[in-house]
This record gives sequence, C-alpha cells and structure tokens, in this order.
Amino acid sequence: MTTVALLVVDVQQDFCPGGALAVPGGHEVVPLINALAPHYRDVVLTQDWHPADHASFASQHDGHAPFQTKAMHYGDQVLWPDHCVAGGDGAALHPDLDVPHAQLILRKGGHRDVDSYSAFLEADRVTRTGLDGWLTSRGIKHVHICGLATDFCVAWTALDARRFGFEATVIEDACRAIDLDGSLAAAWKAMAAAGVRRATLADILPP
Ligand code: VGL
Ligand code: ZN
Repeated sequence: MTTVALLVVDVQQDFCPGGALAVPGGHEVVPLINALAPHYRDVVLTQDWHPADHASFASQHDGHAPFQTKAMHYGDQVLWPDHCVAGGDGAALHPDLDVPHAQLILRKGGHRDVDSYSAFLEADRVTRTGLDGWLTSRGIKHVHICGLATDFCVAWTALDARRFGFEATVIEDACRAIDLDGSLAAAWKAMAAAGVRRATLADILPP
C-alpha cells in the first residue's frame, strides 16, 4: 500500500485510562494499531503537545470548568483539563505502542493561543503543520487514520485530509471516542458529508 499512509493520532498516556483526559477504552487501540502498522510503508505518529499555559486548558480561564465551551478568536473551543503538556509523562506515547518503522512524529498544539485537533491545520484554520507537504512529497494520496479521540483529533484530521485532497479512511475499531454532548454522532456525520470512508481492521488485515 505504497500510496496509503497510516496516521496514528494521539495514542498518548493522557488519553488512556489513568490519564488527565482519559478516553474510555483508549488503551484498547494499542494492540490493534501494533497489528495494523506493519502493513504500511509510511506511518505517522502524532502527539498532542501543549505548553503548560495552553489556551485550551480550563485552568487558564477564570470561572470556567473543564468541558465547558468558550468563544475564542478562532471560534468556539471546548475547555479541557490540563493534558499533554510538552515533555511531560502524560504527553508520552503509550509505552506499549510498538511502531518502530514510523518515520514522522508530528507534534501539534504547541502554539499557546490556538488549539490544533487536526494534524494538518490548527484551529485558526489557516496555520499548517506541514503534514500535507510531507505526505505529498512521498507520493501519498490516501490516508488511513486511527487513534484517539474519534470525535476530536481523529475526525478533524480526517476532515482536513479531505480538504487537502487526500482520500481518507477512518479505521473505526482502532479508534475510541470522548463523546461529549453528541460529539461522536456529529463527527461521523461531518466525516460522511466530506467523503471520509469508514473501515474496520478486518477490511485491511489479511485473514
Ligand atoms: C484531543 C481534546 C483535546 C484529541 C486533544 O486527541 O482528540 N482531544 N486535545
Ligand atoms: Zn489537546
């Protein structure tokens, strides 16, 4: 599958049980991704990677609690518990993730005032991470996406993959969701409208 890259989104300690922003069952994707990744020549791992005073943290906004929404200069932002602080244990990849041939680890969300769910574009919808160029320069036309969380970073990455002209397929059983106020259903709806395809591991792995 030389023109298909695998994007492994945010399989980090803080998104797994015991972490600061634990996604239910988040750790369960690890063995599935370990089985999937050897089937791809090009694998990208992403890490949510925020400064300690990041604007997406509720702790930075007086009178706001985690999971409330606040209007920011770039649009509405869900405020999160402090998570994935650059260099901290919570930002580390899950220790059992075993993808030694991954050639790019892309860190996103490093600008204090703007979040970046997507691995392609920050939440201002203008600032690029450079992933589109990395993929294009390797001849990649299609991305398969897995990881955490389905309804935030996976979905935004899949939508932006389409925006940049890639085919995009979410491997749904290798993802887990936060599901905040219907966010999971909304994410699947938006992805379907944008032409993101859905697959399962069984569609991809040889029997
Ligand atoms: C994510 C919320 C905040 C994710 C990252 O990886 O889906 N969600 N930061
Ligand atoms: Zn984050």
